[in-house]
Amino acid sequence: MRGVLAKRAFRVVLIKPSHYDQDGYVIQWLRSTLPSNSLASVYGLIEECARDRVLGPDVDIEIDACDECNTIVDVPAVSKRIRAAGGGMVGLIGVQSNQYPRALDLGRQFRALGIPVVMGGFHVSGCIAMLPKLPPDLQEAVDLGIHLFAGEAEGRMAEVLRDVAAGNARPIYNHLNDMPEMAAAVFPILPREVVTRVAGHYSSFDAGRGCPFQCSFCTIINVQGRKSRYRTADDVEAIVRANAARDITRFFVTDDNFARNRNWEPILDRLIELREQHGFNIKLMLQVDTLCHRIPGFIEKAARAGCTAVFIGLENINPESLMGTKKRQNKIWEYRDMLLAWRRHKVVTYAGYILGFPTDTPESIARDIEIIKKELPIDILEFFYLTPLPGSEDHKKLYLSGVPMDPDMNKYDLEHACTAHPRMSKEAWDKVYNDAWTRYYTDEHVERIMRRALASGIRPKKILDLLTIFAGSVGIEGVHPLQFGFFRRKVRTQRRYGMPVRNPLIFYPWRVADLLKVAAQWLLLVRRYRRIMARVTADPAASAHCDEALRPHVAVGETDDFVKVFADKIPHTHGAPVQAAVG
Ligand code: B12
Ligand code: SF4
Repeated sequence: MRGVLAKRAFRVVLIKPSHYDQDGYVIQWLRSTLPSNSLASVYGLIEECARDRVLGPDVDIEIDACDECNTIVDVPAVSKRIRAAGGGMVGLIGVQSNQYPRALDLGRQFRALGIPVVMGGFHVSGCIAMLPKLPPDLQEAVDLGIHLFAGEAEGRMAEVLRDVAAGNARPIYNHLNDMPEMAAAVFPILPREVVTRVAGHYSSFDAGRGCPFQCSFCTIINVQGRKSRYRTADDVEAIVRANAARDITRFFVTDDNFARNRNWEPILDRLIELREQHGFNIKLMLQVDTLCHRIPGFIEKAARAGCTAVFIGLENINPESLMGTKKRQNKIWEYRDMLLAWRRHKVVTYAGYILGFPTDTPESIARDIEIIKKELPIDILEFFYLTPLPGSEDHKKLYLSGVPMDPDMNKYDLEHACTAHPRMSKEAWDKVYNDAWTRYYTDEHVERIMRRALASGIRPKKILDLLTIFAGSVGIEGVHPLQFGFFRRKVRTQRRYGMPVRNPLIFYPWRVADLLKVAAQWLLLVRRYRRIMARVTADPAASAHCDEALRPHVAVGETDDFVKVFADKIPHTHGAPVQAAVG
């Protein structure tokens, strides 16, 4: 028809790659447990490009998105859809170092079928930000014709799409020196059918980026910077409303440290208004630091805004270890007050604990975990290996001084020893990691956590489910709880590049035996924990439970027993109170 342009399509398929288990199968589930904010961020940016018709008025940009942790990627079928649309590209989204080998394998397959591929995320950004030259694994991607994107893509996506559509995309886009403002930036969003593949239908957004601290194991500050860049309260309201229109009101706020978001208060005030005056049933999971309780009104407002769980970067209780990694902001003598402050608002606390600081030994770690169990009211403790993540100062130092590090990026998931430890052999470190989980999640301590939860008014079912997942994930599924999901899937043909695809007669019987074993182990664990919870809830004294960890400090200068254990280390810690040192 005269005057009307013939429509064309450009299909963008966004894939957030997972990573491989020790047998070379992709770690994926029927339902995953945590949403991918990188996927939501890039989806929002492509949607903006589609709205703005950046490829011309006659080109419809069509978008598919999936998180490989909960969706099986069929490479030939995706390629067919892109070709059927008349053109398009695959975006490999938010690729972390541990996901890089899987992302490269996907990229290799798409490239073999002639599909353009662009890859972004922390591995690309971290390596380019910190290393003097492109490492061999990134060079391999470039050699395959995969386009790399370093830095943040707000305001830069249209250029990438136009270049790919014109067939002249650059090998590397580097925007690391030019970080976009976040106020009024396009926000993360995903279609409902992508969000509902996450158990509990959690979506996500980052209310800010950047962190003022300088932990040497951290990559974030070298990629997103140390200046707080943040969304406005209006932006956050728009995010909540857009998701609520899709019947989604639970959010993982992915700021690494929401307490250091300079705009935390207007944002929380707006969320409180949405909850209390407009009836939005908002639920939030936040990540915070160990000093957040010092910020007047922060915890109270977070709870009123719907915060039901917080991830706290506790990292360690030995001041010497914390100093060694420049985590000077962690004051161990304030840990209990901080944890109790969250409990008063019925917020579940998760704390990350890093194993393998230079001064750690198997004995010191065992001692520290016992101290935590007795003296700190943490609900969920999760363990990680100290890992030189590409993009961190630790990695850069080892790289430049030629210290050997494991070349297999798949292992940079904080669940493997990737370089030598000064005081522990690799075997000893591995044993320490596995023992840490069993040492913390004993039946006796699980019962204590349940009693503490009941006494603090935390829902029994919630704590029971969390304890079951965190106690069983490593031992039964062999994966960290952060990667956990419900019902593990293993696709016979999707094995790591270079590993043989098993014969169906070998694969399927092995898989059935594997499934039965895992199901039986879960059944036993669930029954055991349910019995413990039944015993606790039946106890009339349970709600009045009090132990050392729940006892608030009352006297001026009073300190925990464990602080005394480290008294000789504390004077070297910035800001330490004098009483702690002599106590
Ligand atoms: C939320 C989060 C998670 C979530 C969700 C994952 C996700 N990516 O959304 C969960 C809980 C699942 C998770 C888990 C893990 N995470 Co995590 N996580 C984060 C966190 C806090 C925020 C991610 C985010 O949303 N960032 C904001 C987005 C917008 O940034 P982005 O991903 O870089 O994306 C931008 C650009 O890179 C670019 N881009 C990205 N992809 C693409 C693709 C294309 C085509 C283009 C053009 C552009 C582009 O555009 C985006 C918008 O600007 C980051 C820290 C951080 N500040 O980013 C750590 C981080 C990414 N995680 C990290 C790690 C190590 C892990 C774990 C291995 C262990 C752990 N303790 O956390 C696990 C394992 C995960 C797994 N194997 O599945 C590291 C990765 C470092 C590295 N070198 O690999 C980080 C950097 C934190 C750290 N400790 O240093 N994580
Ligand atoms: S507090 Fe967290 S985000 Fe900030 S530098 Fe330390 S590890 Fe990184």
